Amino acid sequence: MSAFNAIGEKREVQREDFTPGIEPQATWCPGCGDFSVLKALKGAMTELGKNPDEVLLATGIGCSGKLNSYFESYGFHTLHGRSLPVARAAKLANPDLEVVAAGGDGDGYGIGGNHFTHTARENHDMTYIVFNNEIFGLTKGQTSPTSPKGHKSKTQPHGSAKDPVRPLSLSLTSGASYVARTAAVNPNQAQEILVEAIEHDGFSHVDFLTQCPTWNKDAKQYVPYIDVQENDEYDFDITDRREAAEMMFETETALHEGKVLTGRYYQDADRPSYGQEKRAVGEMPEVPLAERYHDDSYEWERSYDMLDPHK
Ligand SMILES: Cc1ncc(C[n+]2csc(CCOP(=O)(O)OP(=O)(O)O)c2C)c(N)n1
Ligand code: SF4
Ligand SMILES: [Mg+2]
Repeated sequence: MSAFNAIGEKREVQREDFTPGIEPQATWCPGCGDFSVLKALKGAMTELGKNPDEVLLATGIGCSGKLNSYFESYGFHTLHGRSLPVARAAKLANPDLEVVAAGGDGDGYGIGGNHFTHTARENHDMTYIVFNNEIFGLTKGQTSPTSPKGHKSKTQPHGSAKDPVRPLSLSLTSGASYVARTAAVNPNQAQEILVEAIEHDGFSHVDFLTQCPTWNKDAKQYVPYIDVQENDEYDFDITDRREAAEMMFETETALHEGKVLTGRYYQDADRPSYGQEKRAVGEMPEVPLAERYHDDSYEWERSYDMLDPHK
């Protein structure tokens, strides 16, 4: 089965279909929020009836980047901060592919920040999940772009002197057409948001708060969380850019005061994606680029088929 003949092929899928044939032992620490992203992504893909063969997951480097190893689909474990350019290229070459990119806060808002703002600006049709644990997890707890001001770490022993990045606001001003925040402690909302994000045509950005109990004791568990759509205190229109911007600002400020707000913040369902814009001006090839290089006789192999689990 290749991505080409899988696309559009309707198939009954179960959650287990998104678990690799050999399930590698997850190396995330006990209590890590990353487990929730995996669970929500599998749940969302199952709910949408996606065939694993029509999905591409591109990840960055970090604890978050390991998502690829535990999720069954086409996958590309890229370089630090580089999941988005790879995801963009794949989507342009094979527009019917369901493309998801994922990585950490250091990966997406730091080293890959340029790719983040411009992928949002160009409204590439994909879902981007950022595991936001407010530190560099894999490399043992250094300060990241989302670490709160004053946060102490080995790299900032006297406390960070910098104001953190505001990921939701940055996403909106850059041009993302769907922006949401969810939290690992809120699995039902997380799955609902991922379903919406995947269904949305355009760049969907989900800032996913993932606690790191090993290196970020400050973040605790991101509880208690409040869903802004469920709470009467918050009343704003997610299709109104100005109202969304104000709600995002309040949410980002509240987080560092210990109040965890989550939910949908912005959606523009009418804005054409980059691919649609390019097609409209006649700059997309009639035959998708990837199809030109597709060899139907090629025998695809799963990397885990080459492994002996008992060794
Ligand atoms: C170009 C480059 N610079 C630095 C590193 C080292 N490095 C690996 S993961 C990482 C930070 C990961 O933090 P984050 O993106 O927040 O992911 P997390 O581990 O928290 O999920 C760094 C600095 C690298 N692999 N490549
Ligand atoms: S170091 Fe933190 S982010 Fe990485 S697996 Fe452990 S708990 Fe999760
Ligand atoms: Mg991180």
